[in-house]
Amino acid sequence: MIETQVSKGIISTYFEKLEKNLELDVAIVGGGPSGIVAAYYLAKAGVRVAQFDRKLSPGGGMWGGAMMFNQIVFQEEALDIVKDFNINYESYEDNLYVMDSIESTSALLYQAVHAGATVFNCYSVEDVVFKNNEVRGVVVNWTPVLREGLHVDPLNIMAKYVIDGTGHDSEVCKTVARKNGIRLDTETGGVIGERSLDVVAGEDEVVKGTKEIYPGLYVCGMAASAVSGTPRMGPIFGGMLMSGKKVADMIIERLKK
Ligand code: 48F
Repeated sequence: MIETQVSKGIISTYFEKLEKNLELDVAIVGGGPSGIVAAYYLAKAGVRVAQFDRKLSPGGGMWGGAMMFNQIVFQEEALDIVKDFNINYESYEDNLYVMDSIESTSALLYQAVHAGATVFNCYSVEDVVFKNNEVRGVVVNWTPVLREGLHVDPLNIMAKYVIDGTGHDSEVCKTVARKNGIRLDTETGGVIGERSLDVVAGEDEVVKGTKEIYPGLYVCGMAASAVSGTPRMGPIFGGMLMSGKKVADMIIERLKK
């Protein structure tokens, strides 16, 4: 019966996909622009990578441009990344470019999955696997389970490296610091919290702050700014794209060793 086949097709291939992703090289938490760019370059390099986003539609803060004006501004330094994703763009002024937020967000997602990354939507990462003082995976649950406050245990997904790409909240870093009595690689040893807006400093520092913040745990995008206490940069997205590429390149190098 076609009705049963349709249901079986979804269920059996979904669980195959989930099972394939129980042991990863890299688990990315958060499907914002920095995390998606990281997923794409990692997958392209043949790395086993999955990305978890709590929302139905990953893409983070990129769909809405700024104040729902759905245009994305980025600077010259990020142009090669935009070209890698085959996104249309226009030159604006002073080394600035613009692209459509719907085209660019969907292109990032499409290219990442097409390159071999698996994106799990509606998954919230509520904790990490922490063994021998290293982050070794993520603990995931359905977002609706957490929203409803249902008493349902999560599942574990193991990974050689975890990336915190959760944006302004830097949720993974906060959880790791709070639960395990450890120090992150920041001035205070904890999550400092982002500073007020400064475009130039913010864009520069977000890329500099993209790093391994604790053994096994990398941080990228706005989470990197929030953890290290650097300025927010406002609605310019080059730094996010470059941060995602940087974290991918760092991990690819590390996996080669
Ligand atoms: O905030 P977000 O877009 O991440 P980003 O890559 O980009 C920031 C920009 O959008 C913008 C900006 C540009 O200059 O400042 O704000 O740093 O996306 C973060 C994603 O993480 C998901 C959340 O749903 C969002 O899509 N997320 C957050 N916490 C969790 C999570 C969690 N615990 N588990 C799963 N997903």
